[in-house]
Amino acid sequence: SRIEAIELHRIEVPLVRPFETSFGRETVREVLLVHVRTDAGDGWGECVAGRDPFYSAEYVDGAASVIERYLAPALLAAPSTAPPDGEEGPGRRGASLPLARSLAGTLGFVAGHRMAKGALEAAVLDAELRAQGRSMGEAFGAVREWVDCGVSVGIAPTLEELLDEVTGYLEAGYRRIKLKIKPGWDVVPVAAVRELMGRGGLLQVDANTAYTADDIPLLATLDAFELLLIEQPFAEEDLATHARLAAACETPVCLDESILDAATAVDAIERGSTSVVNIKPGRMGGYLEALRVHDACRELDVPVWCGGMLETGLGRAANVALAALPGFLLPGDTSASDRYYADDLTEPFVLGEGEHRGQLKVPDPPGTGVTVRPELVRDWASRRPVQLA
Ligand code: OSB
Ligand code: MG
Repeated sequence: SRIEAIELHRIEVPLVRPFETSFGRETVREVLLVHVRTDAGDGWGECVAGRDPFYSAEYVDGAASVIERYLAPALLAAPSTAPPDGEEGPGRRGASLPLARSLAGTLGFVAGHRMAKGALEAAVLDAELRAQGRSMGEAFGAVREWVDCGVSVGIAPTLEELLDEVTGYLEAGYRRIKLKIKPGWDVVPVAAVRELMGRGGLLQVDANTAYTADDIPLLATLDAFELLLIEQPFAEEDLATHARLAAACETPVCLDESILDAATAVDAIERGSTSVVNIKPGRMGGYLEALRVHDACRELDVPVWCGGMLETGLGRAANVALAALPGFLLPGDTSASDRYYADDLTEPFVLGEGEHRGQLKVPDPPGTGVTVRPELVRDWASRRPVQLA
């Protein structure tokens, strides 16, 4: 099978409340959507790149440009792949996804740009699975029908507002709270939220690279709050300082930005820089690499959890399917649609009730299992669509 056409859509979706991190404040998410048409049907993918190159070197204009100039032309020129061989045994997961699996080779001539490549792969996976009538959960190897959800809470203007926001999420049923921290917004808000949640409530922090080695003693004082983990305190390239912190504190250190693929995950684990891994498929170039990271971590007995990038329902659907794999042992940043958006791009994700309080259901239908609402793609467009064929 082969890709016949690729369409890029740019939309702007307002967030229900500003999201502030150590690297900036967002009120709107600018999203690049990829719509691919193959000879077997079509599929949609969401790019996780942000408006600005602050979380990562990648950003949405750059992703759109590299797809338009390099990646899409290569895919459109690639030879047709052989049909699935139907042998999906253990260790051969993905054998029946020849088109999606061919992308890494076809796109390997472009260095980096994992978020752009990941968006293309997501769209191709959706198309290929829809054509086969299989869901992402089934193809990835999901072992549960519902996944535990946490929520990532931005830096707030005041402590009082932070506590109100966290209280709302706890009342909604979220099973874990993650606080964004930065120098000057760390020990005090963490202490206040620990007090609010009581001992045993699942709490973790994410610094998005805002600290330096000089802050190791300060970060070690967070041990007092029995956090699940501390996420990415230092620079993306700086595995050594993460290993020094891990040796100096009890709280597990978790890497996000530093984990680019399965090889960097294994390297970071072996160096003692991380003992928990945040898996974000978009950052790793796609779901197929994310599966390899999951498998490699599982082999090393390192728990993983599913991160998020404020995805719409489209990206969320695939993340929820991934989070149903056996190595995902901590609640993810896979929150319900209404934590982000008043109106979602797809049918909304809603937290379950009763025994499924604080969980999201893994979609069953083929592909992502959700439907992109075409009128919203049109109404929310911030640029003209780009047609590549
Ligand atoms: O570091 O995990 C992060 C959002 C955008 C960029 C980076 C991060 C985040 C989040 C939000 O923490 C996770 C989510 O709810 O999607
Ligand atoms: Mg993070």
